[in-house]
Amino acid sequence: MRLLAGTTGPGSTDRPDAVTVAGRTLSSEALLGAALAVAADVRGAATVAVDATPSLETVVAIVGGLLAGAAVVPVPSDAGHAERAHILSDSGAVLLDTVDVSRRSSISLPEPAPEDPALIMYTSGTTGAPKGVVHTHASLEAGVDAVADAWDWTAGDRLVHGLPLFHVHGLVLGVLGALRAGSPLVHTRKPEPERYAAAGGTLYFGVPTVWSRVCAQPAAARALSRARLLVSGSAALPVPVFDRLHALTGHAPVERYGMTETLITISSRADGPRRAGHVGFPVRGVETRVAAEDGAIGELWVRGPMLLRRYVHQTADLEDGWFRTGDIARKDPDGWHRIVGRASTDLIKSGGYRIGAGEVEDALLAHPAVREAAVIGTPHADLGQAVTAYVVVSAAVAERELEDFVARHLSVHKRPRVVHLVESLPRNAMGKVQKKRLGGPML
Ligand code: MCA
Ligand code: AMP
Repeated sequence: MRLLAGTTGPGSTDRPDAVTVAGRTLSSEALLGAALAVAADVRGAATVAVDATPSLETVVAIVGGLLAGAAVVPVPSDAGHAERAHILSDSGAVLLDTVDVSRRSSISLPEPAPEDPALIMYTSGTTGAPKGVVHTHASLEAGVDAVADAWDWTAGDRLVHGLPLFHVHGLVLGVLGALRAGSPLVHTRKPEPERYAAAGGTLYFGVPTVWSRVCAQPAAARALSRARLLVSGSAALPVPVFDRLHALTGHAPVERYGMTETLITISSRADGPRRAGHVGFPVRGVETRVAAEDGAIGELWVRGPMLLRRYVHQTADLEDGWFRTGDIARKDPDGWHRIVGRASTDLIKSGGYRIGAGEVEDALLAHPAVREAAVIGTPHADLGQAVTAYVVVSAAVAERELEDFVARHLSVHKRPRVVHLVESLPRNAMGKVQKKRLGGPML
């Protein structure tokens, strides 16, 4: 299939080490055979859900679903019951429950059409339950080709990362990108510094939290000096982390900016300069516009072939092809882009995960002891932002119980890291919670 051409396409050379996850390896031939066995099972299904644990099984299942021409829905491996039920019922997907990577098949299947749905990823808005973002074979191909161009990513690379296999970063770039480029992938199961150091890659992906943890282990960081390129994204890389990583590894990281809806649209280049605090230039095929009120800083709009085609139950609301990102940006006179913040404080970025304040509030309100809840992101040295909840309760309950309740209900990574039990929430005359008054001195 074209999307995976570098690894499974005709003319691609067999690589004995095409994919390694947590120490288990499949050659490209074995990956194709195992994925075709999955495809034979799910053939005819429009939408297939995969439990996206960090495993070889996940890679085989996703490739199998794609080969079968299905839209694949990766279910977060740490999803709790409500989030999981929502994703499965909203997408209407059939859940693929067992995958045996030792099976092989050689059935031949038709190539999916470019605009057939390929991947549906669920992502948070400011309120309500996550929405399914629909990408097609064509949008994914455009997305991974644009970053391959920016990063000079070829079959000669060896990609290393340990990011979750249910988001754009770890899955679209981190798996499909490698399979399309034909570069072997080493997934370390967790993005831990020692595992990155031991994996001996040429190309490394991480979210800022990962790079900050790498910097905290200088020996592991120094081992990365042998790499070709370190790439950071999913959240803002703090300037001190950029500088420290540069000093320890000799590499100024490439920063890039994207969204589940748009894939990667802005990046610095492997063959160009890097600038701390800046995310670079539009990648191939992308135009950007800063809808600036004061002429310099404003909402970032993007347009390009890698944008989502629609949401599961909704159109994508593009205006003449432009997607309004909700991020506030600045375009310097020399073309460098800088992400300054988000228009809404109700979207939180924690460890690179996008978390809606509204969904966490709804989850807290489902707890019998909770009467009112307001959730904000507060600055956090390791995670960028921490999910912080202010809760009014009607019966005694421990903070930890509320954190665990959200973890079980939504997902572990959406749980509040801090819970403040308060007497009341600050509200305006209309009764609306004034979140700007939270996070300051305690009520
Ligand atoms: C802790 N644990 C719990 C609980 N508390 N389990 C159940 N209930 C609880 N209350 C367990 C977890 O399951 C986990 O176990 C372990 O404790 C650690 O969890 P946690 O503290 O949450 O992990 P962390 O160390 O803080 O994670 C940091 C991280 C992670 C590894 C950097 O945040 C991460 O992987 N971030 C990447 C996010 C990402 O890929 N975003 C891309 C979005 P165990 O470890 O055993 O499982 S795509 C995107 O943004 C775009 C397009 C872009 O630009 O890329
Ligand atoms: P998600 O849909 O999970 O991919 O989250 C997308 C959001 O992550 C964007 O709207 C930005 O707010 C943020 N983001 C991604 N990459 C960067 C970056 N390099 N710098 C700052 N923010 C980023």
